[in-house]
Amino acid sequence: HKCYSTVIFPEPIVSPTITHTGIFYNNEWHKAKNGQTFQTVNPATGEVIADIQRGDKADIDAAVEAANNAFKLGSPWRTLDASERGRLLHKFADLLERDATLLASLETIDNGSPYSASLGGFVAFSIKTARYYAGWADKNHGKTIPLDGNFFCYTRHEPVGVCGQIIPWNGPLLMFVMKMAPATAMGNTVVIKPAEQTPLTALHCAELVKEAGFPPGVVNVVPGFGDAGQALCANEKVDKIAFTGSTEVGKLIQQSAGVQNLKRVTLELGGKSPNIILADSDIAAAVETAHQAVFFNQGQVCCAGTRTFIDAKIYDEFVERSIERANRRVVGDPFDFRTEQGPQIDQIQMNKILGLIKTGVDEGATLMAGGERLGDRGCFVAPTVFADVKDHHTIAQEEIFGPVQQLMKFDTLEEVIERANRTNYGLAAGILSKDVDKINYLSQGIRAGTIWVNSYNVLGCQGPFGGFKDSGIGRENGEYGLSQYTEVKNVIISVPQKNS
Ligand code: TXE
Repeated sequence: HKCYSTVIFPEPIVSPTITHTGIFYNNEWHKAKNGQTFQTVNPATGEVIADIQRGDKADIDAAVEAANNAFKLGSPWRTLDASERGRLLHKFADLLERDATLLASLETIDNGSPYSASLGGFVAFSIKTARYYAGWADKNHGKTIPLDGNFFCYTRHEPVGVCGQIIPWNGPLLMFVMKMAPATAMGNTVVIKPAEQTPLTALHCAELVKEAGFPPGVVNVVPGFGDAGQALCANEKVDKIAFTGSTEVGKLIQQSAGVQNLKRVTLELGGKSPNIILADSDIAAAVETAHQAVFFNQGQVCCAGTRTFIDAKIYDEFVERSIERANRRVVGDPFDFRTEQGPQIDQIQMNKILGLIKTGVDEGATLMAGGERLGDRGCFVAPTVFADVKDHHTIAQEEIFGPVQQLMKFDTLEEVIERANRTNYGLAAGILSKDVDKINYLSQGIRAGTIWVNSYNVLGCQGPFGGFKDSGIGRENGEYGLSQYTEVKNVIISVPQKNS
């Protein structure tokens, strides 16, 4: 056991045995119908971890069939008490807790996030999310409504049906639970397509779903690439798609989800979030908050605070301190408890990041720290800081999804609101200040789904998360997240005579 801040962590399983590599539907493991497999790779070493069955349209269609059968009227799932759905989710949470070390280890070898963050952050958050939605299973109910006339009117909150859920690689376990838990709590059935880079924790969760006692066909998992995701969006027996990933693919999904039938679509997409530091803030704390806002999870966070706007009065000191902090960031073996930053997910993302860093230099921003790959094994990128970044620079506009901080200067609040909003993204924003009037002014003016004040990247299963503008559609988490997995049915019954 190792002590990480105040928490005692169990030692990781550095070379976990991979037991599940197949396609999961009807609570059974299957081989890909086309016989294909793909490799999942450890981004810290470049080594192949396992060969995974590669699902495509035929496997997606089989899983959708299973999900439809499980959703039929009179099925074990449809006739289950709502409270029992909650009990199954609690049981699933218990199993996540039992296997926490294994899940955190699988996450770390598959996506490179430091084990301390995998266990203390992602696994812990996943368990809380499963429990939170377990509690909602029998509480999201309808109303009786005093309709005019001799009628009895009530609403039912019914499941949407079969939900296709397509998830990315930057928080694979958490994304799995954030999608599957509210959907099943509300009585839906799901087909989950994990990202091709990170199938391992989703496949382990599939086995836990079965062990928890969910009926066959309620939760199905098909590992594969974008073509499998596309097949899910095109299948007319799917009622809803929930997607987390790039804005580019999000736009494609919204289109394909409307061709065969009109699927409900929720999207949680990219961002270029502003983090605004006012001159009255405690500068040491602000530098640390702004640093973590960008660098957490190797910078692979949709809501990362990548445009750091600093009041001109404190700009020079802020730049100096930010460089010093970035240079101190510990990059290396994600299983080492001292490591703050592991590898990027793969070579494609690493090369994208290095390319954008070069563009930053070419367009005239000042490179103050980092800027290059570290070593020649694995996908490590040095913590990078740019100063003198201008709004028109590509690095101030495009999502980098890597450990690259943009420091930008501002003079007035009016100016910074206007500049913060001058993007098609609108996922999150940060404000660091002690002045409540300025905080209110900024938090009302900035168009984003989450505003963090004197904090950043604080996410909880109880609070809603999602984007304005091109950062997405709908909200996940919290009570707001329930509406994305329920249809409201209004039942109106004629009665002989109404009394108040
Ligand atoms: O994302 P994709 P990629 C951003 C980030 C990153 C960029 C590209 O800027 O650099 O996206 O990453 C599936 N129909 N984010 O290429 O392609 C795919 O298999 C249906 C932000 O990895 O969007 C995977 O399961 N599905 C983001 C999932 O979509 C398709 C997290 C996400 O992959 C598909 C990840 C298609 N046509 C990347 N094509 C966030 N919001 O947190 C691919 N997929």
